[in-house]
Amino acid sequence: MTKAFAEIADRLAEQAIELPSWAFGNSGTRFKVFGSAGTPRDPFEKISDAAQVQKVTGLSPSVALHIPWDLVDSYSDLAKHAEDNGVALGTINSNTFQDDAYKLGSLAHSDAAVRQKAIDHHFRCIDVMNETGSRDLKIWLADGTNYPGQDDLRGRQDRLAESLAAIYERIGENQRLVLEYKFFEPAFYHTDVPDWGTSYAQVSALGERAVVCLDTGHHAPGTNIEFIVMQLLRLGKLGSFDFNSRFYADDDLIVGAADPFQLFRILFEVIRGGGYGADSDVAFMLDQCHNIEKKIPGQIRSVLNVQEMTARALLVDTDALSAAQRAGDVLGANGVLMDAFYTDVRPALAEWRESRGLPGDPMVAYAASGYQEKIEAERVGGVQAGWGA
Ligand code: AOS
Ligand code: ZN
Ligand code: ZN
Repeated sequence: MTKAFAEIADRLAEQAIELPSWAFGNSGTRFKVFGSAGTPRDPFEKISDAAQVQKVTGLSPSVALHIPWDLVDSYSDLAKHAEDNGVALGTINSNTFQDDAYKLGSLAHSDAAVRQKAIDHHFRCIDVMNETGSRDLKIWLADGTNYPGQDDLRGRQDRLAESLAAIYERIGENQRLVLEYKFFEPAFYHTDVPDWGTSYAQVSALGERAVVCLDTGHHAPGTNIEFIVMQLLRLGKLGSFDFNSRFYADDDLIVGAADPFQLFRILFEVIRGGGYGADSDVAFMLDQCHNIEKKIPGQIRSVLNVQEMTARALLVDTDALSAAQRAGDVLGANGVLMDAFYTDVRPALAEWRESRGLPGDPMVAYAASGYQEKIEAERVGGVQAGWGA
């Protein structure tokens, strides 16, 4: 038993999933970055590509930037370009992991001069946010060590807290500092923000406008991610998601590709905890790399996967579920959840799209649009994600 699709149709219109600019550039592993025809040559072209995803799905009204990968002379020009293409600029991601100075860390580094360089970079990101009108400054740190004894774990945590406080002080009333965690890589012994608890402790010390980013690929295998989602929502500290999927570590594959059931469980807790829709501040974003598949269709597939699992999670008959839970009906309660998970929502979603002036099958619509052929013919010398423009 599930709710009827008609009951959830309006709620689906509230969905917005931000796309990462870097998903449109070439990316790869440490073994090889494969080039692909039609790859954007600058941030403007990345935005144009992202706009194609919005055009055929209506699900992705904004694009996240990474600084300095998306360095441009004028952010108001870039914002205007986005607007002209039917999208907006969103989250600003800082980057303190590619300069030689950051070999031993950035905001947690033992040298005050390196910490200041990293803090100044974040100030620059806040300047960009003020120009683009972005709400969120997202910080992911590569800080950590490779060998026990290499540095003082406690000292690093204290220095990190001080650096974050300096950045937090600079963000505006309507802006947020969002701290992402990741359990390992590039550091292999310890990472300074390895888990939700550390991120939560750090952002809680800063204040209300500091929240946690949960990247679905940043946990040890077997971690119950939906439990973390529940807890952060319960504590009022879930700021955003970086959605992707993984088979092994931080694979950054298409969300919902590896484990659709996990995505369903996560979205069920998001909805249960008030993290979905127009009334919620939780930002849905993708953080993915398309190493071998075409990038625009890869992003279209991704937002559709999120939409499909959101629809299934919304379909859960919550009255029947609570009744079964209260009655201690273990299998009955599980059955209610599974009924929704096993519902194929694709035909209903195709109709839903058509009723809103969108193509029933966005993948087919993009393929038929001629855009891919056009960029492949016109663009030569596209950039690698991370080295854009
Ligand atoms: C790194 O593993 C994180 O997921 C970050 O969100 C990072 O900034 C992003 O993947 C771009 O490289
Ligand atoms: Zn991420
Ligand atoms: Zn990651």
